[in-house]
Amino acid sequence: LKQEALKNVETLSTLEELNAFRLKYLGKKGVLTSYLKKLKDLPLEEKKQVGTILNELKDLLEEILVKKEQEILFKQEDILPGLDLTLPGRRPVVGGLHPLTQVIKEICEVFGRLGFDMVQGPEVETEYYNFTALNIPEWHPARDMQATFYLKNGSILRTHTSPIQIRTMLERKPPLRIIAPGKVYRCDDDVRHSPMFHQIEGLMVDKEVSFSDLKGVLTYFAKEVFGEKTKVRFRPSYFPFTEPSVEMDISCVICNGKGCRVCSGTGWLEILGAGMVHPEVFKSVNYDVSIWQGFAFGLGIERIAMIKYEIDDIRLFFDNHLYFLESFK
Ligand code: FA5
Repeated sequence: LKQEALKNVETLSTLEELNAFRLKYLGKKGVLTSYLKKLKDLPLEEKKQVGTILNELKDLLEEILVKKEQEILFKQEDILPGLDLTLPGRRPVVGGLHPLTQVIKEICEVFGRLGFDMVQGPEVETEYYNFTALNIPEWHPARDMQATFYLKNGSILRTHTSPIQIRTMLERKPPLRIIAPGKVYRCDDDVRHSPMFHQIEGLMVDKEVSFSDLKGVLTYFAKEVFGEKTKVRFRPSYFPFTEPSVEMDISCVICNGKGCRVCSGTGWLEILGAGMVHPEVFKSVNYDVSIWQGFAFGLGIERIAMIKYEIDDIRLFFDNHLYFLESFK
């Protein structure tokens, strides 16, 4: 069989002949395949010996066929003048991650190293989770701070990622540490505001969580993402769901070939809101306020990506121009 096959393979001169040969010996119903199938009927010792011989022949034929195929193709060059089979292939265009996805990934990795789990929540929310459970009752003027999109069925598009705090605390028992990235929606539209944008929510609840922990964790995050030399400052602020509340600014200096300059009039840029979880919020999820304490924060991703990549129009993130997206590969 071996001699016959090796003799026949030499005579092959076209791709059709080559395929017919492959089918005859190696195809499903091929000679070699049928011998291999019969192996199981042989006694063990013979099965080993014959099996080895047959498999070696199979490998040998496959190897010869690949070489033969190349030979035939090269010869066809004469038939197809100008066909240069040595030319390298065309590379497929490979995409890259969107700059916002890159920033979200980087931030979640930093918090992941601090033991924060990533969780998600729905974009279509109820007013209860988005406002009421976060200590923003219906009459509260804070509801106007976040211009809301209402849906016909009475639901809303979430205006921030903070409802994920409520959903997670109802699902899990404390202590917990979570980070929750996602899309949020507000009736805003200009170069710094978009009707859809991204936030990352963070929440840590434990028995002894203090304001120093909040400062420590957020300072670590800023240095990891913006560089070791970055300074941070905390300013008093107001959110109904945290008390006390702060906003965190980072120092920012942009350097290029011509020198360095501060990125805003003051050299500070606000990047997030944060604070200690308000007791009313713990009450709405039935956490015992005499045992549990926590801090929460929410940051705007576009704002951070704009600083990091020096982009001054937020709409560039959503226009999907290839020249813009390709510069982040
Ligand atoms: C909040 O949304 C709070 N939920 C943050 C928070 C969470 C505070 C937990 C305390 C504890 P604020 O409305 O300030 O806060 O929005 C947070 C960030 O979202 C802002 O700093 C800003 O960077 C970004 N942001 C707000 N509106 C827009 C918009 N229309 N387009 C792009 N980014 C926006």
